[in-house]
Amino acid sequence: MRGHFITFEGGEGSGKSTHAAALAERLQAQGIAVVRTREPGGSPGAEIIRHILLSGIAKPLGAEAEAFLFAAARDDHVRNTILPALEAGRWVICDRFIDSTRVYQGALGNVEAKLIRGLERITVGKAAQPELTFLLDVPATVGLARAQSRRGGAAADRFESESVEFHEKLRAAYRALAAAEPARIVVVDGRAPREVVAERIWTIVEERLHPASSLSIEAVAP
Ligand code: Z5A
Repeated sequence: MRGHFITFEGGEGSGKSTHAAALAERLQAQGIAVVRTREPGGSPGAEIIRHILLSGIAKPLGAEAEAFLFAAARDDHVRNTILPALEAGRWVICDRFIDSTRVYQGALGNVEAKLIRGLERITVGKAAQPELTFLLDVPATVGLARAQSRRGGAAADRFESESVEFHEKLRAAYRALAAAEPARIVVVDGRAPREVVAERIWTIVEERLHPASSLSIEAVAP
C-alpha cells in the first residue's frame, strides 16, 4: 500500500519542525514507517542547493532565479526521497513544500503564478502532491521572536532577515492559500502551547488518514 504524504507550512518560527517531529514520533510509536524530510533539501543534491539559497548568494539574481533553484532542489528531492518512500509504503512528513514556493517566490517575490505552477507540474506532477498540509499560523512577531531566541547569537539567514512587514504579508498569503484549498490545507493556531497544537494535529491525521489502517499485519501482531 502506498504511504501518505503530509506537509507542514507556515512562517518563520511557527513550529513546523517541532510538530513535524512530534507527528513522526507519534506515528512511529504506532508502528508506522515514517520518513521525515524538509525543503529546501531532503536529498544530497537538494541539500547543496539549500546551502546556496539560504546563504543569500542567489538573492541578487532575483526571485525568478531563486524559484528555479527551489524547483531544481525539489526535483531531486521528489525523485530521490519522497517518491521512493511513498512507493515503499512509508509515510512522508515534509517541513515546507510547494506552498512555500507559492508564497515566498509567488506572492511575495512577484514571480508569475503561471511560472510557479509550471515548475510545480514538472517537479511534483500528480504523483507527489501532498494529501494533507498543516498551516501553522502565528503572528509574524511571535514567530520571529521564537526563531531569534532559538538562534541565540547566530546570524539570521536570507529569509529570516526580511522585515516584519514581509513576514506579515507572508502570513496573509498563506491564509489565502488555505482559504482556496480547504480540503488539503488545515490552519492550526500555532500560538497555543505545544501539546495543544500537537493534539489538534493528531486528531486531524486520525480523522483524515486513519493511521491504524496503515499498519501491516506483521506490525500489529503480538
Ligand atoms: N523557502 C522558499 O522561499 N521557497 C521554497 O520553496 C521553500 C523554502 C521550500 C527555509 O528556512 C527558508 O526557505 C524559509 C522559506 C524559504 N525561510 N524562512 N524564513 P529554514 O528551513 O531554515 O527555516 P524555516 O522553515 O523558516 O523554519 P524555522 O525557522 O526552523 O521555523 P519552524 O520550523 O517553523 O519552527 P520550530 O523550529 O519548530 O520552532 C521555533 C522555536 O519555537 C523553537 O525554539 C521551538 O521550540 C519553539 N516553539 C515551537 N512551537 C512552540 C509553541 N507552540 N509554543 C512556544 N514555543 C514553540
